[in-house]
Parts: sequence; C-alpha cells; structure tokens
Amino acid sequence: SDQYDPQALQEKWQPRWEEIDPFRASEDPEDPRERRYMLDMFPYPSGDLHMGHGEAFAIGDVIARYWIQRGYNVLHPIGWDSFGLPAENAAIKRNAHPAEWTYNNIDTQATSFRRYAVSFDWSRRLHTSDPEYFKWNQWLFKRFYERGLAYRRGGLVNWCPQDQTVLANEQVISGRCERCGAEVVRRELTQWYFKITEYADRLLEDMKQLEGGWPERVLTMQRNWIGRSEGADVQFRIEGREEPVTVYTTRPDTLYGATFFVVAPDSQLAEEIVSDEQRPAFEAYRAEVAKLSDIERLSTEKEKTGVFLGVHAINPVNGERIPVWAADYVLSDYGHGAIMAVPAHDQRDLDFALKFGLPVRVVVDTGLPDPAQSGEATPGEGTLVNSGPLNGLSKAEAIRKMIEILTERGVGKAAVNYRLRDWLVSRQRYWGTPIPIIHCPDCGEVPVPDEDLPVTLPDLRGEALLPKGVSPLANAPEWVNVACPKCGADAKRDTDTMDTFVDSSWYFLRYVDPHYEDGPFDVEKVRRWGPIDMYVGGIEHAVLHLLYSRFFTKVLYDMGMVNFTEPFLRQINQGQVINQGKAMSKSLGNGVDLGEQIDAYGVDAVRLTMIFAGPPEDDIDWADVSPAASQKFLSRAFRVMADVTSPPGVDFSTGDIELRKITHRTIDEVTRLIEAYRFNVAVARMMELTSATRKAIDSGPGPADPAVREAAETLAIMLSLVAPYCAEEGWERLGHAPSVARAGWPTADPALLVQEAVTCVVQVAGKVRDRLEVSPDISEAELRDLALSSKKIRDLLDGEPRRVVVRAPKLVNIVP
Ligand code: ANZ
Ligand code: ZN
Repeated sequence: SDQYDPQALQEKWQPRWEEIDPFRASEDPEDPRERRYMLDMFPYPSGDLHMGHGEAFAIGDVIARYWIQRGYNVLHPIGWDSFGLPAENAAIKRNAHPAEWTYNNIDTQATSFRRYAVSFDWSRRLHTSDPEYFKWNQWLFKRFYERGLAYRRGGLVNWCPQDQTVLANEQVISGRCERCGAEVVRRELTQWYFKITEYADRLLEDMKQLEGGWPERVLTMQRNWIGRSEGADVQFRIEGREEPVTVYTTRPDTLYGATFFVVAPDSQLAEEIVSDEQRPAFEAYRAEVAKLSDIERLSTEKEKTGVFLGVHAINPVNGERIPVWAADYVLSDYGHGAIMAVPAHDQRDLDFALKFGLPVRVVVDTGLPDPAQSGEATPGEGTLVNSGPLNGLSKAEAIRKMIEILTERGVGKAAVNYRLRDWLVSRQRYWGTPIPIIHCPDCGEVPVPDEDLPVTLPDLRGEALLPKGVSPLANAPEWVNVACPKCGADAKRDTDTMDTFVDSSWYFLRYVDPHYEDGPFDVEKVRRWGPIDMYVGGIEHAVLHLLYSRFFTKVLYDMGMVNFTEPFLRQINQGQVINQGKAMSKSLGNGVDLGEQIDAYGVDAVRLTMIFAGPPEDDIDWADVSPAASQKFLSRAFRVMADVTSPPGVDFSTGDIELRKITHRTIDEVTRLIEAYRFNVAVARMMELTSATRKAIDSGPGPADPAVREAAETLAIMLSLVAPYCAEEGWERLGHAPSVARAGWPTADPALLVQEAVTCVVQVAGKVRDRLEVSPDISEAELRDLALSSKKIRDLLDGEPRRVVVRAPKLVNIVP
C-alpha cells in the first residue's frame, strides 16, 4: 500500500531482519573497525515489558544504532536477570516451580523486544538462572573466598519479616525492604559477606575516571554511600576494665569538651561493662532498640533515648571522669561502636545532654550563642578555648595538634573511617545461586571443588518454597546431606543462596561469549570489548548494582582477569514514564500498557514519542505527549521517501542548492545533537527536514530533483535510529537493499554549510555607494576592512576617512 501502515511494516520487516541479522557484532580480531560496547541494564523477567523498558531501550537503541551507522563494530547484547524473589512468590501461589514463571516471562519479553526492534545481537543472550551462568557465580565466590573477600560471621543484620530473608544495607530504603516495602528489623544471624570495605578507598579514588561520563548525581550518591571521613582514633580507659576502648572522632580538637561517653546498646562492649545495678534497665532498653532501623536511630528528629551504664570513662588528655551511657544513636557497626560525646559541638550529643541533664562545655568559640542556652550545637569554625595546649588555635590547627599529642602519648592516632559496610550476600530463599560451601563437623567450611560446580538447585515447588526463616533448601535433605569433599565425613551443604546482585555484578563480561566453558568469561575477548562505552539504566541502581559491579571489576582486575578498573565509562539514567503527573500504579489506575500503545500506534510511533518527549534524563508524562502526532509525522516522512522519482545513484551535486543546504545543515546538526545525547532536538531537526523536502516536492524543484532524493535518503538513515520500520520501508522504496541500519551515516559537505550571505550597505557621507555580500556573523573589524578595501569606496575617498561607523553585518557608514 502507499499509505503508512505501521502494523503491516512490522509484519513485513521483523522476519526479514531476523534473516539479515544486521546487528551481530564481529569477533574477528582482524576486523579493523573500532569497537564500541553499548549496554542496557538487563531486565528482570517480571511479566511483559512495560513503559519504563520502552523508554530505556529506545534511548539505548538510538546510541547503538548511531554507532553502527558510524561504522563501529558494536556489541549490544541482551539477557535476563532471572533469579529472584518474585519468581519464587509466584511459584508458591501457583504451586509451581519458579523456573516456569521465569522462563515464560523471558519468552514473552524476548518476543516483545524483537517486535520493538532493539538492535540486539541475539546470539549473546544469557539468563542468570541458567546453570551454565550461575556455575560461575559459584566459581567467583570461591575465588573471593580464597582471597579472604568472602567470609562468614555472626552479627546484627537487616531482616525483612515479610520476605523472611536478610537484606544488604543497600537494600534497606528508609528503613524498609527495597522489594516489598515491609519495615526491616535487626536480627542476630550468621551470614556470608563480601569484603567490599577493603575496596572503599579505590571505589572512591577511581571515581575520577567517571567524572564527566557519569551523571553527577550518581557520583555524589556513591561518594556519600562510601562516606569517607578523616579524624582520629582515641583511646579511653573505662574504670574496671583492663583494655582501653577506642572511639572514632572527626573532631579530635574537641576532646576537652567531651562530657560523657556513649556506647551502642547492641554492642558487645555495652553488654560487658554495664554495672549489675544498671543491667535490668539496660536490657530492657536494648530490647526496645532492636526494633529500630539504622535510619530511625540516626534521625536527628527522633527524641533521644538511652540508659546510664553505671560506669565511668577517663578522658586521656585531661584525666577527667565522664559517665558512660548506652544510646541508640550510636551504631554498633560504625567506627568502633562507641563515641566521646561533645554536646557543645555536635547536635545529637547536645539533644542527648539536654534531655538527660549532662554538662555542656564549649571548647570552640564560634561567636554563636551558648549551645546549652540556645539548644543549637555549634559545629563550625572558631577559636579553641578551655582546651589547655590547644587554646587560641583554629579548628584545623587544633585537629593537627591534638593528633600529634595523642600520637606522642600513645593514646591515639590519625584515622580514616568509611560509612560503607561489607556486603551481606547470603539469602534464605530458594531461587538463587547456591553458596558453594559444605559445612563439615571436622573440617569446618569446605568449598565445593571446582570440578563439582555448578551446585544446582534441588527440585522444590509450591509449599516447599514457603519462607520459614531458614532457606527452603534446608527442606531437601537428599540435597543438603553430602560427604565432606576433604575428609568424607557426613557433612551438610550451606543452604543459603546468593543475593541476585552477585549475578548482575559481572554479567556484562559474560556477554562477550555467553557459553564460554573455561571460566566466567573469555578474558581475551573482554580485553577487546571492555570496558563498556555506554550504560543506560535507572537511577535506582546508583548505590546497589553500580557499586557492586565496580567492586567486582576491581577484584577481577586484581586477579588479572580484566585490564580495566572501571566497568562503565559513561552512563545515562533515563527518566521515568509517568502519567498525569504521577508514577504509574495499580492503586491510582493510571497505568499505561506498552503493548497496548504499540498495538494502537505502532512500534515506531511509540519509540519516537519516547525519544521526542525530552532529554533522556527527564521524566515523560504520558498525558503530555502524543503518539498519534508521532504517527502522523512518520506517515509524512514515509510519503516523502515514497514520492522520490529519481533513480538511486543520481548525482546529488546537480540537485537544488537550497534543499541541499538544508539537508547538509541537518546532517551537521543532528550529528552533533546525537553525540551530545540531545536526541529530542535531533528528532525536531528530522521533522524540519521532512517538511522542507515535502515543500521541495510539491512546490519546488519537484520529486525528480536529485536534492529531493538526497534529503529523503538522509531522512531514512537518521530515522532508522528512532523509527526503524518506517525507515527500512522508505529505504526500500528509495531502491536500496536492506538494511538501512547499516547504510552508513551521512557526512555533511562543508561547502554546503556556509551560512547564507547578508547584504551589507556601505554609505559614504550618508549616500549608499556599495553593497557587499557578507557572512551573517562577520566581525566589526572584518567588515570595516572589507568596506574600506572595496574599489568603489576607495575611489570615493582620498586619504583616511574621518570616521567609520560599523553596524555588523548590515551597515557601514563612512564620514570622509
Ligand atoms: C566527637 C565529635 C565532636 C564528633 C563533634 C562530631 C562532632 P562521620 O563523619 O560520619 O564519620 N560517631 C562515631 N562513631 C559513631 C557511631 N558508631 N555511631 C554514631 N555516631 C558515631 O562521623 C564521625 C562522627 O560521628 C564522630 O565524630 C562521632 O562523633 C560520631 F563536635 O566525635 B564525633
Ligand atoms: Zn571434613
């Protein structure tokens, strides 16, 4: 048909593309093309693709398709992050196996992706729940274990009572479970950890490589999450205790202002030092605190609580006896789990002091009112007072001086502290990677030998998967009970599974060869493809996936397996697709279904709408955009391409110069806009080119003019980044073989970019004596010289003119 029919084009081209397979990356080491690696955050297979996928993948595809047009050898893979809780919950509900739900959804999404025409190299597809994939999670776990980077310890952990599993700190959002929103509680459990803290300094330092390439917002979030601070470790003696207790402080300058001492109620130390008399009160308090999240405990809004422990500490610099309290605002797993409290200069200490009637002593004169009176601590700059040898010094000088004093006396030293905690990786759920450790009564922890990997999952379904606080794997005795690989004694497998963030911490390396059998990834191929040139995905991963992947990459670097220390050089975080100003949700009933939008307007119009709506980082309010208008534009573009009557290969240089200029200016601008990720403006330029071409066909040089063909071909290639079906059909109608995706990006002819000339009037004594054709952005000096060197003007003047007034670019007025 001669009308633009999106559904017909989809049916026609999708199978043709599967045959042509235009997006397969070349592994030929001799291929001279520069390589580029474009990565989209891989989806979780929860149902079909939604609007958010539609947006993110449309954005990533513009970049990948642009690179392909530019002649790069582009790797643009797809896979599924297919382990995780929702599959398990669905399986419990339907009395089925989580794999069923998972692989059904993967099929659904894969079908949708193909229709959505994302430029994937499908030959590299992977699923993290495949044994051939998670085998390597286990292999990597073992390598981490051997390097002391995977370890098991008891301690307080975040526990989601709804999902009945522990969570990493990164998965607790404002005190709630990242997945289900239930309030997280603290529990004492023995769990597996990855020692990400050993990499804290490098995670921070290497961010230099990411500046300019990553959104500033994400860098800031990571910096805060890692939370490096500088200060001192100071030792306090506690009466009746042999060993001194160390506290970490960022303000050693305020040591003379420490008027009490606080330990975390859930710390070993509190339990140990509390006096017999105070023990009942302490234990009651500790039970209350166990119900709170860290966020609540640290909140400055929260009313301060605490109990006196019935003992005193000795200030190491002035020998002063100060009372020791337990209070929830001190965390057991931060610093050393104990603090010196300086109420005059720390707000939380002040709130506590005022509530419990403890003394407040100013040691830094900041010029502000007395905190004891105002209730406002004064943490700022000032001059030291009441501080012996520090008196008169500035804050910075006093910090230095105090560290010197402490070091000299052997009661302290400079110290750096990080907020980052080790990554808790064990989960008490089924649908994940089994931890490859066997517990032997004699040998202790014994790793499963490499040749016995993968440790696969026992076949459990339905009821057997119900969360019970211990892993469902514990319900499979024939799986759990094994012989110790070392001594042969009766032993038991570890029944926890790994956090699925382990799976996603290295998947981008496996894409280079997803069926590779000699290791987690082909080291040589990763050397050629890595690191990732562009990563597109959601901001919600700012401190989870993105931090963990950076950590993995550094460990792999140390293992000599990758030759780069940062995995993702550049990153775009797409905005959200919202509707009527609000996030889409069932309860609001404002959900928009991607499949329905595509059925109504076609893939191209939906993709174009996503891209045209605004810059990639901005939210898209679906109520404010018009896929119908996108469809209308595409049908206009289609007509332009279909109306061309000149044969392919005509000499463009004989074409209409005005249209040619527009075409080449469009090429120039769109190229620069795409390079700057300003895709929406690039689309606007394509729309303008479409209108100009239409005009040239209807009321200009006509459809046979070579310039019309040049414009239409340019349009087809540019449009292929956002509306691949329409572009492909247009390309075919223009007499070319598919695929337009590999047509090659057009180059702007500099000769055709010269701006239109402006006529400048040159007056001598108020009379027009000459007209000059000049560039619209000519400078005043240039224009002056040009006017004065004109033959007509020189003939009129004898000698230097008295005055020359220049109004670039239109007027030069000469007073002889
Ligand atoms: C005395 C002091 C005086 C402090 C002052 C601050 C201001 P960052 O920057 O986050 O590392 N702190 C230390 N360990 C703690 C724990 N386990 N729980 C809660 N708070 C703890 O913060 C370091 C500061 O946080 C330390 O410096 C300590 O209070 C507190 F005018 O020591 B400061
Ligand atoms: Zn053994």
